[in-house]
Amino acid sequence: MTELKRIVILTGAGVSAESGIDTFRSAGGLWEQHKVEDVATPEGFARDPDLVLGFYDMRREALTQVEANDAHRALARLEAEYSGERLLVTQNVDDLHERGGSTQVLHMHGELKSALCTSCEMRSAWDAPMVDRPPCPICRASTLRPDVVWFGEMPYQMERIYAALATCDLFVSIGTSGAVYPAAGFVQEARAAGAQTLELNLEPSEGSHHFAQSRHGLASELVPEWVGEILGG
Ligand code: BJW
Repeated sequence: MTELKRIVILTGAGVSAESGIDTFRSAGGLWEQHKVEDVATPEGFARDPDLVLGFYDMRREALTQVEANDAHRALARLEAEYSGERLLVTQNVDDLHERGGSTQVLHMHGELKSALCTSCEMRSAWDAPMVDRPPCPICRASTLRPDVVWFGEMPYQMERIYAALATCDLFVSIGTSGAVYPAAGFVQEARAAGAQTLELNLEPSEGSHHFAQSRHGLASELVPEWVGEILGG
């Protein structure tokens, strides 16, 4: 590989699968257990807030039962030891990158451990259930929702992500099916900027053909191996 100065990494549910967190689209995944339009759209939330708040309360609680895996830890090692610029963008709402040791993580689809107030629009760190309608810690209104990005909503920090994609030398996509935009389009943005592109996934993703290189297998094996290559020169 030529010398790399700027890397953008995108992760998805596959990076947390081996920690015991359900992916969305695999057999038995979250979208087989729940209708996406009921639990991951603003319209679903308006129709049945108890169902949606309960769904995210359950997933927040499940975080207490899991731990980061070797893929999360390898990406933290990259953050600590890589001398170039690196942006870690995750679609995941879990906190396993942070628990694996990463300190700079861009959660483009929000976070389970954050609440968004629909009255004052402020975001607050959040660890408790929401189904019993606790007040917003800032404005005291009982109008909290999970601070996650549902279909039809704008993901967080898109300008920063597109700016990094426009100047990166390497874009790496890890554990994501490439089924959800705008994240699924990042590979094409990076290619248009002349970057190398690499997919690390259990199986070819929907957008696999857009990547110059693909490696298929478990994230807990592929990611430490790739990080070793980058840090080893
Ligand atoms: C392993 C592994 C192991 C397993 N090791 N690998 C028509 C065309 C194009 C776009 C649209 C369209 N109609 C509507 C849209 C837009 C829409 C969209 O993309 N819809 C698609 C269904 C087509 N997108 C939106 O609405 C987004 N907003 C938007 O577009 O705003 C406008 C905009 C315009 C221009 C610029 C910017 C914005 C918002 C999308 C929000 C997605 N929200 C969710 C829920 C978040 C909260 C929650 O967690 O509940 O985000 S949906 C869900 O999917 C979640 C995930 O982050 C996201 C992606 O899933 P991911 O991570 O890829 O998981 P899986 O399960 O799909 O795949 C896992 C992969 O891992 C698999 O490939 C496995 O093989 C692999 N794997 N084990 C390695 N051990």
